Amino acid sequence: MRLNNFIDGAWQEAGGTDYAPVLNPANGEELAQVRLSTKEDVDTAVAAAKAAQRQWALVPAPKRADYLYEIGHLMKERKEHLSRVLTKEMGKVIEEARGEVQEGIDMAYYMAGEGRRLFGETVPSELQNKFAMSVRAPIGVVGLITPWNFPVAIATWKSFPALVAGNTFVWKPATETPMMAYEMALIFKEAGLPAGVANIVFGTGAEVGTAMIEHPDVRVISFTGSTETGRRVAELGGHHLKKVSLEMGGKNAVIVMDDANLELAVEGILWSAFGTAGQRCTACSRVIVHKDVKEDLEHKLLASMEGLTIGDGLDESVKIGPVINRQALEKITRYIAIGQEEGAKLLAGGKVATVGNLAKGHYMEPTLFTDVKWDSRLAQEEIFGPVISLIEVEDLDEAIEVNNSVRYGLSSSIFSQDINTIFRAQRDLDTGIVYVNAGTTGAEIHLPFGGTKGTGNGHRDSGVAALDVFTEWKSIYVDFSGKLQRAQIDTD
Ligand code: UN1
Repeated sequence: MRLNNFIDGAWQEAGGTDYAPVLNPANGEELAQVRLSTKEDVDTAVAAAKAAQRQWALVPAPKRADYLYEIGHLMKERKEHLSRVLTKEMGKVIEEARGEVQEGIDMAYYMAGEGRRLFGETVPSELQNKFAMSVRAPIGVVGLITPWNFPVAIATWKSFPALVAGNTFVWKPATETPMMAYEMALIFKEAGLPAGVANIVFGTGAEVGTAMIEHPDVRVISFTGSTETGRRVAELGGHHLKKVSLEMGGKNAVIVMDDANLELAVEGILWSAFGTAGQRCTACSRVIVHKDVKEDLEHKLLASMEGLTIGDGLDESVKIGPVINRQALEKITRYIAIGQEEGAKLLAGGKVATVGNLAKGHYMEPTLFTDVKWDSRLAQEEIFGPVISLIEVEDLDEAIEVNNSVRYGLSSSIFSQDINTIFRAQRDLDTGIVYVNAGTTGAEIHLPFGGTKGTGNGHRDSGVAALDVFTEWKSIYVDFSGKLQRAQIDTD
């Protein structure tokens, strides 16, 4: 199967000569090939998006929303099919794939509802016979750059608010996961979106991403991916005075206090650390534990980890699927070596899993380190794999300090039964998302998603906040006095 770009409502062969294979990380099987696009392909897509945008912006927002309802409906109808493609393409276990597709469906219906809101303000004017209001105006053509770890959900967080607000888009999905984008193109087409409103260009960040950012007609870039690439997107976007929304790395922690329900904490930790094989920006990578319950927690974590089966995510009984590719395995393995060199104690896992059929894929054993120093590389750098580092602390103050010591600020969590502890923590944890008595993953689409410090640049995906990325505020003053009235000067 060869995947072509989706431009101006039709399939168009990319201009590049290279193909990238799409490999199932569970077994190495080639699922498809994608032809890599060139700058010229981006130009064609942006031209189509630009030509369609004026008309699209004139479609009343509730009517634009009708397309989203239809897209959500089609996603719902195809939920099982989409979930299976997702598992094959990027490896997450099928139950989580279903959850991710559901997240996209939720986003479709939620943003469709925005078609009847898109609230602005009306405010009293300081002058008589004058009306003042603000409206959200579409920006134009927007560029979306999405990662492989949530190939559907994150694409919907960006594309659906963009559409309902009256923008058209060019979307570059990750080269590892073009099949999900292809499935979405089929859905866009079937939902009857006018040609040019949604465009998909397959290719590398270096070629396609750069061309999108540099293109004078692309006004917004919304990016989710690594901090390293995000920095380049921001630099280039800054040079071209683009509005750039960045969602990048995380080094998220679960805090376990001495009064926590430890059984619940263990469940929350394992789910958020090993779900998607630890390849979520929201994954729990550190456990900050009160000294009085440290040993108990270690034992309970170890006991529960024994029940975790590794394997192909299509098998319903499997809990931990493969990581995305060989480079990911190598990176995780490197961090395990770093942890050991730094003196952390490896309690479980730490090896590439190669038993039987696992050798054909890219599997990592779920790994638990303890006695990790809060300022070691193991505790500070994003690993993006199934690795937990336990850090012991004396009290809540130290727990919060350790939580906030990393350069990232996406999500955090605290397990405690004490209302005072909980409220202090939710105030002082310097992250965009805080969970109480739950792990670090599981954001719902109707609240803002994003983080502080090195995780982002102040923008948010999903929720109403996403509309801020894809709209400009326009303030409108209507003077119906029939005379010149000067604000700040005339008094009656
Ligand atoms: C990501 O990790 O890149 O909160 C997105 C969660 C999911 C989204 C994660 N709803 O874990």
